[in-house]
Amino acid sequence: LAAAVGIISALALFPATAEADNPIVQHIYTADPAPMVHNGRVYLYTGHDEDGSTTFTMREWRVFSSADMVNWTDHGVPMNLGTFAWADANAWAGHTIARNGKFYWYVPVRRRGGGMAIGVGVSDSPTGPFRDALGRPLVENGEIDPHAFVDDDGQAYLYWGNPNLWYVRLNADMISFSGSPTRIPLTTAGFGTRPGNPDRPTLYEEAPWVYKRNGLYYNVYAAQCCSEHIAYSTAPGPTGPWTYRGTVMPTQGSSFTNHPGIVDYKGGSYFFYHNGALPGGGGYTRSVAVEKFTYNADGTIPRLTMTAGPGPVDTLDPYVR
Ligand code: FUB
Repeated sequence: LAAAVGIISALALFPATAEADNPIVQHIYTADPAPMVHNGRVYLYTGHDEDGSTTFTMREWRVFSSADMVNWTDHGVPMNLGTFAWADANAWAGHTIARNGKFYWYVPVRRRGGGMAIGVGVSDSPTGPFRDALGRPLVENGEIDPHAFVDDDGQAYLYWGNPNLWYVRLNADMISFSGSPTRIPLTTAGFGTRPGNPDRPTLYEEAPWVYKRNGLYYNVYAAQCCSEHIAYSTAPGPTGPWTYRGTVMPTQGSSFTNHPGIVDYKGGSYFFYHNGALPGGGGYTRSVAVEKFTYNADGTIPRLTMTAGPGPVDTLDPYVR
């Protein structure tokens, strides 16, 4: 009933599609959620897995928003591969941040004739349209999954990487940087121990999500491909040193990737992720979902379980790839 009420009230208020319960978006496959709170609303930036995909077939990004975490409005496709004339494939996991009265959307894409690079879309509105801020990559080292963070002192950072974890200090314009990209040491103390892979000894895989809470810096990331689970580390500063803190969300369901995004909104904390929970869903046909949670008193993140609608995602097909 709650879901039905949500859909009805949303349709009354908005012309576009809206849904409640998990998965958040049920009319298309979506992946790589990146939530952003702005002016009392949650904006959810995602990728789009095309129907019937048997590999990552992703050509555009989507935006949804909500004022209550139940009714979601579909704002369509404010940015796609065509936004970046220098890119030709792989509209993968991005992150959007508000600054300077603008919205910056950092995304990994494949450069024409080259490897993966990170571009920046910019818009005057959280729902776009976004244009290419630079006309070229901001960073290009073959690695993916950018995430921007602005510290209390105004210094902005961009984190990204798979198989490495990188950061660079962004300038105040958010589309240039100072110094060179720096590789964060992937120590087992910092990022846990991956069993059985001497080439890749720590759990860190991809998708860093960095934020600060009560003076402590959190880095929540996809761990130990494949299947991935979500793990996290904390640090006294934005560049470390990082200490491994454990699992946030265990492997569950039929997607071999997962991807974290965390925001606080209207007094609650919300963990966004993706899985293969829609009909026809799987590793290349994913769906974004969300769990409300409460931090433990000592600031640690509780272990979270995927839910589908009102129930747990424990009846999904096991991981097959
Ligand atoms: O969606 C394509 C890739 O899969 C993303 O960049 C990774 O984070 C993983 O979710």
